[in-house]
Amino acid sequence: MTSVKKTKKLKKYHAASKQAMQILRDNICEVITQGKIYRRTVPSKEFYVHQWKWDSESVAMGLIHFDEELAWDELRALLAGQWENGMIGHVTYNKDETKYYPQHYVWRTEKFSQNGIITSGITQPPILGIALEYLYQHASSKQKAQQLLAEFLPALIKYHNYLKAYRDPENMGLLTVIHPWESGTDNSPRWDQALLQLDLKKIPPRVKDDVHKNRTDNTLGKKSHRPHHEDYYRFLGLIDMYADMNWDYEKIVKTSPFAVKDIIFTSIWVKANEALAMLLEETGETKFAAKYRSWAKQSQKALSQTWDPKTKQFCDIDVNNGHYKLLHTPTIAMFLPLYAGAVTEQQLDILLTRLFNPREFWTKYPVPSTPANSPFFEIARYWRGPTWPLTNFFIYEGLKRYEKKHPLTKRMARILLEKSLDMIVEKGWYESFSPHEDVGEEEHAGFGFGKFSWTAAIFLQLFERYKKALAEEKMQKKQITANLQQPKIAAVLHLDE
Ligand code: 2M8
Repeated sequence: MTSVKKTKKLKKYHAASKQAMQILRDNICEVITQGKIYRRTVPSKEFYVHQWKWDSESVAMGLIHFDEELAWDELRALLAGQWENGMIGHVTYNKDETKYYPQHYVWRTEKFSQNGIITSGITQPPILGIALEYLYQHASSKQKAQQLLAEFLPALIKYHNYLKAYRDPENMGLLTVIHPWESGTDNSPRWDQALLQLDLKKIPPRVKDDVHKNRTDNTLGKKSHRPHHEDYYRFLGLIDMYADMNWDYEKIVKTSPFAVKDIIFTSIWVKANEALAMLLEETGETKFAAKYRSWAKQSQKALSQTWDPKTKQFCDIDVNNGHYKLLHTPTIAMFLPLYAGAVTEQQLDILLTRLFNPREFWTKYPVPSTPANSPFFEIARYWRGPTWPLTNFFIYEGLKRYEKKHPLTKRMARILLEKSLDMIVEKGWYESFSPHEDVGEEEHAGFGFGKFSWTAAIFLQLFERYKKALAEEKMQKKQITANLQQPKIAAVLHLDE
């Protein structure tokens, strides 16, 4: 790219970053509970009017680039609803809002609420530690950041201890999710097979009636972008079953028809433990840090063992009923172990070949959530096809983690970075995106709800990395020019002698 083109692009991204900041500011909702004000960013006012855990953790990492106080407030509001046992709900509800389905009463979790804050009874991928480390690293005052760590670390430790105790009861290093919503990739084909174990006939008619009468996502949003009714029966059926078990996680994990070792959740868990250990070391708690480093190492090793040589990919594992069954449907999940540093050289070769195959994952706007040539691929239906900025962010970071191990990773990471930014700038601030070029047809644009906080926050993070990459490239160019000039100088000096 010529330097004129580069400058033009930088300007375009810069203008877009201003829009991203505005979206984040506009999506902040102040909620007063028991006399306390909480500032929470909602994913989109069009539908998602509460606080979502992994959205919020990503949002905090976007906010830190222009308003530090807001960034810490975001996590503060999230942690205010943490349960006594350490669980952090995937949704923190605003009781005054009724637009979103399911509403808070569906969960029957009032008795576990803290500070009067009602949350769901399931969690989401554990980005919290990664977000805390990011905020700490980007804080303008190290002294203040140290104080903030003292405030936030106990909650993070409590959350990690909850996950280890209840989601890895076998102590094998792989974490169990008990609901597709916990994975964050709700209706991904990776869960199709496991979900079949929940017999639709066994779901109480009142649960199905409730879905029929009250579901709003497919009326406020486009039906063709959203999961099917049958998915919702199962999503709500599981919630009803767990509420009947009084949210006893030991029992739920043992007996639920949906209990899966999730490789995305576990990969993020590895990074989050590395982050927690680093933060503990920063505060002088070296011995304590070792425990979380060992959890990260254990999970790294366990992830590498989820590799299936037949299908040549990492796999989730269905652990329902004590059986261990690899789930083979290829999805974007297979790349997350890169983020966790759990990939051998041979596996890396295979993964890169798949990732850079234009028929599978390397589309015009990579990386689709399901390979473009898969029979399960549906271009606009949520986690069954579209490209998502968050997963691109993880894959970008994963490729960077391996940049010294393979000549291709650095270049491809750089291309993915630019394609992700272009995709958002060209298609808009949507929830997810068509992996194909926008040729003016609806199915090639952005999908889901608009003015999406997650997209804005990831844009800001990727833009930071883009600026850093440009600066590095400039330095390298200078270095090369200097090296090239070296012999000439020598020659000149020689002549002078
Ligand atoms: C989507 O999930 C929620 C349920 O949690 C829904 O569809 O109602 C997913 O994309 C999830 O990953 C995300 O956190 C949430 C809010 O953006 O929406």
